[in-house]
Amino acid sequence: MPRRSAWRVGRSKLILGVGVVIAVMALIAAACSGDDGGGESSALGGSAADIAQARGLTEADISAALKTYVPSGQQDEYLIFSSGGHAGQVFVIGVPSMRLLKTIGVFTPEPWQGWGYGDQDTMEILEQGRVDGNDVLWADTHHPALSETDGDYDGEFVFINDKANARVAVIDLRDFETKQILKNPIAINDHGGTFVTPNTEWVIEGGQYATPNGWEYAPISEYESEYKGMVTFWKFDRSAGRIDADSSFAMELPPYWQDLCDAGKLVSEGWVFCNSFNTELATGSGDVGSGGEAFEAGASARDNDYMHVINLDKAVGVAASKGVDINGMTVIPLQASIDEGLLYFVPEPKSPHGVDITPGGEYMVISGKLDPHVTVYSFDKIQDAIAAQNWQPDQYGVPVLDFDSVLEAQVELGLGPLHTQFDGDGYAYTSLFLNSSVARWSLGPPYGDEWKLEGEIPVHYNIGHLVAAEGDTVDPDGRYLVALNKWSIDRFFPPGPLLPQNFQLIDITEAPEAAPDTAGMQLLYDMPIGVGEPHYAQMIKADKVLDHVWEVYPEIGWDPSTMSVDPNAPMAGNERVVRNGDTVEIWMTLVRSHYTPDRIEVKAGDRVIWHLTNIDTSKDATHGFSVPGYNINVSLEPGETATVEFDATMDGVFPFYCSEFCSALHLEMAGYFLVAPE
Ligand code: RUQ
Ligand code: CUA
Repeated sequence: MPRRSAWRVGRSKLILGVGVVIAVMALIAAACSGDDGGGESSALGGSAADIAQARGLTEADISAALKTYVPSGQQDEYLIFSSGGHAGQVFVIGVPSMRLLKTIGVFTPEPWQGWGYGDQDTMEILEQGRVDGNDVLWADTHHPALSETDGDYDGEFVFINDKANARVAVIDLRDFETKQILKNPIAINDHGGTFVTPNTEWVIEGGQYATPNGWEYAPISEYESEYKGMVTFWKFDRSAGRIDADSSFAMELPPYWQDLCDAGKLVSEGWVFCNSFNTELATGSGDVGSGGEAFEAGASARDNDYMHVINLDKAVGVAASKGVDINGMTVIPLQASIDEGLLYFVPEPKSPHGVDITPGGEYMVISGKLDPHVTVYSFDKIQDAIAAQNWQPDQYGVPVLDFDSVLEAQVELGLGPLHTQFDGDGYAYTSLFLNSSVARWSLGPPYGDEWKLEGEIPVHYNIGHLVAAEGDTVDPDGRYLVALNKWSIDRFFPPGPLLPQNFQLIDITEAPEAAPDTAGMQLLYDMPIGVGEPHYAQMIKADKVLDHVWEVYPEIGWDPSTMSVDPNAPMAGNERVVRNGDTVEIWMTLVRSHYTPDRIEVKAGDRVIWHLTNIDTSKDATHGFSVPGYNINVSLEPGETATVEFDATMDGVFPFYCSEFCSALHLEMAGYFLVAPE
């Protein structure tokens, strides 16, 4: 794929048309020479040059502004699907404008979308995420994965994991709504998810802090024998738009703390690679004063941990023949994985974190948090070492391949390397947490001539993940990179001691020589994130999602949970209220600007089943349905139907109203819910 120069010329033109370039140069010349062009010098008035001068904008500021500004009414070229961190949600952000387009309710109730506030379908999806019957209404979302076809994002689905509780969710990009949440029945926390195989047959969820299966109690003194690591492969049924839990399976792993994973692609398709740490089997410092070693030291003592190399294609068959049932999940026992040749280890330096597969699938790039290098392994060499049985068993009997025999290259980048992304020009980008920078480095053959560091650009500050346009696919776009920084320190107004995280947009269009100080990269924009701590994000061409997305539901009476018309949906003309014993069932329609019917009277203690359909079909004609005191707020998007069920436990008068400003008579879109005392 050595196509550097051809791509670059094409791309520069895309970002800055020739006419724009000339205009900008004139502008910059005027700004920098102090020539105000005869206009008034004011931050808010005068010519563009005047404004630039009055605001003290540098040439770099002006070029950054021109590259990020998306004129009113125009749309962004890319979308970022970002984890919402502790918010338990997924953020949708436009690139290059960095405008927030939506927060998709996933694991946490989200009132604007009526997610978890009375709409039965949303309540049921949130209930799927219960842990042993307990509601868990927050999540630590980490890694979104866009669905892929032939290794390329197809814009149809997004998956996301909850590290805190070992859950996985499915979001359909036709309506940007969460359709399913799965609680992993064998693990209580995860990290190496979600990642998808090149045709999205499997959604990968790797474990993290080992526990006994099903997080049952076992004393920590039995750590080596009773605690287990795991990786779960969730089978995705694309036509159903759901994960099929019954066809999914897991592999039992040693109680090393599995970390991030990635799926092989092209030459390595059918294989999966996961990192681990705490191969020391540290169990913490124990009782205060006992002199034991804290996890921080105990779990980072060895020079090497193990990359897990997993033959997924083969594991599918072994799961069927040798899998055992644990809490309803089919699990391949560790010994079966060893006997069948499903699992190999590769030593990886110093507390590894990210594992990222090159676009062609040839190499696995590992970052050791405490090693200044990235370590690159060759898939071919791994296969050769497996064939030659060039291994030593670890303490659980898993074959550990010889490090030197599978190593392709090591490149010294700087301190604290974490995650790597790729462009289409043969460069890789690695986040350096301790350096607070992004390193740009060249890949060796077949991408370029030599494995070598090109340079770095500072980011602000303490970067975790980074995302490049289509950067996890077989065909990355380059162009834009976003640094997902953990700390912002002095970048923004300090809204109290809890500071926002900071997304920084970086232009990676130019060659390293164009700006040697930053290896050709230019910082364009800071976007503070004041909700949760995002970890990872993926960036897709907006057109691909536009091909699938609905702006109104296809038919009136649409049920988003079944993605079909609900035969029981209220329709214009059949609105009614039916009492059946202590149950009152209501069929109500919503249209600008009224509810039909708009007065409902029940008795205290009645069961209320309230069906609603928004019969408006114009774009964006969303109506709300909020009932005070009862914690009810439903969002009914054009065509949508929903059902709310509750017991009328409180008597009184409850004016319900439309919580979306939908028309000039929106305030009049209201009704009375009267609950007579018994
Ligand atoms: S992880 S940076 Cu899930 Cu690296 Cu957070
Ligand atoms: Cu409908 Cu406001």
